[in-house]
Amino acid sequence: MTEPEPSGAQPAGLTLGQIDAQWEAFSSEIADAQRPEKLEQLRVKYLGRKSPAAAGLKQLGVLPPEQRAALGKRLNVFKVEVERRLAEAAQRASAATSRTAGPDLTLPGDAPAAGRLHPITQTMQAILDCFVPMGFEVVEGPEIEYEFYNFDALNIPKDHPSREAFDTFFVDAPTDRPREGARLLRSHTSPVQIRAMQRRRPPLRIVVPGRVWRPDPLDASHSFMFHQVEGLMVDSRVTFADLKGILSAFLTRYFGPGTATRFRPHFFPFTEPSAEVDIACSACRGHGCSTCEQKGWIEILGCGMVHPNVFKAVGYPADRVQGFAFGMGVERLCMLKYGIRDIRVFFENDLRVLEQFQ
Ligand code: 2NM
Repeated sequence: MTEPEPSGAQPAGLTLGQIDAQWEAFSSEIADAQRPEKLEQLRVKYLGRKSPAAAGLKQLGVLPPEQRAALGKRLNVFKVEVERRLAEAAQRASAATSRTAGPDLTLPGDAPAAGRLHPITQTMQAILDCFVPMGFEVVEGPEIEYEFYNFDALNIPKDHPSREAFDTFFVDAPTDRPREGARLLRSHTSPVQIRAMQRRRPPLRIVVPGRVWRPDPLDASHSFMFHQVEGLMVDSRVTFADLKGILSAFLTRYFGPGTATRFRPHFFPFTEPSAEVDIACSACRGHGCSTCEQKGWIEILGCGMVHPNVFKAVGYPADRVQGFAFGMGVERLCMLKYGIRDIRVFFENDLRVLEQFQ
């Protein structure tokens, strides 16, 4: 392979004719080569360190320029073509293998995509997780209720606006059930507290998560269906100090230590006295911004001491039991914690939103 050219004046090396001979030899060898080891052998034989082509490349430097150009060009074409044919052969071989051998059963399978809890479920669980260690039991109840449990037993007057068809989804006509009242989609989870008190004697500590319904027009902060967590504690002596202590502990745990809170007087038919509880706006640290509507405070929940008429409605001796109750909107708490500005994202099932939670 490195014999000198018969014409003689130049150093030992490849001639153009010898490159052609190499190409002929390679072409016939690769025609029936298939196994990867055989292809590698051919690569070494024709392009490897000890191949004629490599030797030819090495002596290019000592050739006169005219010969150097022609031989270099030819050698390069040889190298590119050999590599192309080797790659083709390798691809043909692997295609043939996968056709005959079928799928590679040693590969790991496709893992099923793991699901996750909806952000509202996660928030609801986070709220309940604050109350359970303080002795509160989780209780649930029906979503279709009677007027008696949703309104009457809660000391909500017969002429209260929330009883209008504009503010409650009724299932029955108003006159259908004279005793327990028309059926409706519950507008809060308080009827579950009424049912729990009817069923059980004090002492009682319960938290009630669930879906509630109000025919509000949809906008960034209103949905006709949303979620609440309400709670109730009843014993022979429960004071507003207990209410403040337990709700403050909850707010600190849910929003983090150092969260300033304030209790504002309010009115609910089912509690007396009643209060709304605010936390200092974390977005502006109390200075006023769009999140807190320039108030510096954000309303988080409603609460109060259970009204004696509520105890009477469930058959408790109103002069010998005391209790406090509270209620909060789960979507609202979730929006505040994560800076979500539109309630509708919870109900659109857009995975780009939902996948951001946990
Ligand atoms: C609230 C605010 C204040 C409440 C009262 C009762 C019951 F059944 F014990 F009377 N359950 N929940 C209550 C009190 C709910 O939500 C804003």
